[in-house]
Amino acid sequence: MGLTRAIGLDVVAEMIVPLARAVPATLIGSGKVGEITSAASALEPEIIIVNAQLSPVQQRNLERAWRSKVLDRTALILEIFGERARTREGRLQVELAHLTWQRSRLVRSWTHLERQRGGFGFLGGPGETQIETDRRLIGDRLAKIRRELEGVKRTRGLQRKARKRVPFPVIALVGYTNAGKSTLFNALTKADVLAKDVLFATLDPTMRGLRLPGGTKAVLSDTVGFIADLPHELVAAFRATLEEVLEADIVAHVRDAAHTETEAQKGDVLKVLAELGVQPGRDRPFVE
Ligand SMILES: Nc1nc2c(ncn2[C@@H]2O[C@H](COP(=O)(O)OP(=O)(O)OP(=O)(O)O)[C@@H](O)[C@H]2O)c(=O)[nH]1
Ligand SMILES: [Mg+2]
Repeated sequence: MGLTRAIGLDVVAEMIVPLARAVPATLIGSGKVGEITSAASALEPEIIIVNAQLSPVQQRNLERAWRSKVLDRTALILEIFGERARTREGRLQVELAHLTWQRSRLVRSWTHLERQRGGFGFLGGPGETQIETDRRLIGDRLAKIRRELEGVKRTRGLQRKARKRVPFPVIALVGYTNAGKSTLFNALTKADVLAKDVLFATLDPTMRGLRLPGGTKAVLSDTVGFIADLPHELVAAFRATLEEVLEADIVAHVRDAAHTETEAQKGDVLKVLAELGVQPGRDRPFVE
């Protein structure tokens, strides 16, 4: 729900589907698929969102059954990221995530076709099948994006080095999306970054100086929030942004203690941090 609101969609109906066992062809059982087909023909939604990971085959089958565009959780998060990214770096990272994800789906959904059509490729080089062409095009674009991101990273590294010369400690705010990171950031630095009751309001990192009560100067960084079930390739794509976190002297975990899922959110945040190679409390001070 939060994710759909985050992209400005009106939810006309929602349904919870118990999933005892995943059905390979459609994920959910045929009874539920049918129920949603009738609901969809009455409501004619522009889009149906399944809050889970769908394989390319499942997505295609559901789209056929429901006669509607179907998005899964990852696709929806990618849409939100695409809408939010403002800086060049942000946009590059979103494209990197999107293409990596697309490529992984190409491989899985098309291997059988590839075999059937093998040898008839005339769109690419000699003997190249459509899938190989697609994969090659995506691969070329990915390589280009990675190079551009390298450039951005180098600039950022230089900035970081410049900061190190004036050795202010860097404090990175991390936390689940919508926990209140930007609100705290604004309150502490008198900045005016967007703080809003939507998921992923912040996508691009921001840094500001602040003076600690003892008079010491420090740098505070605000960054993209974390979320449960974020596929690996998405986390990897945001590595450059999250580098500020990797380099921070202190990591501050902002939690929405009133949220019903607050403990689960904490677990998700720690998991993403671990994936990034940050060991809160062990490799640097960690405040919650
Ligand atoms: N009640 C209450 N609401 C808060 C508090 N801190 C932030 N909020 C509200 O929570 C919502 C999300 O705040 P943000 O600061 O945008 O959260 P964020 O962690 O930066 O979220 P993303 O950038 O979207 O990941 C906003 O509507 C804030 O007004 C707080 O201490 N108490
Ligand atoms: Mg924010």
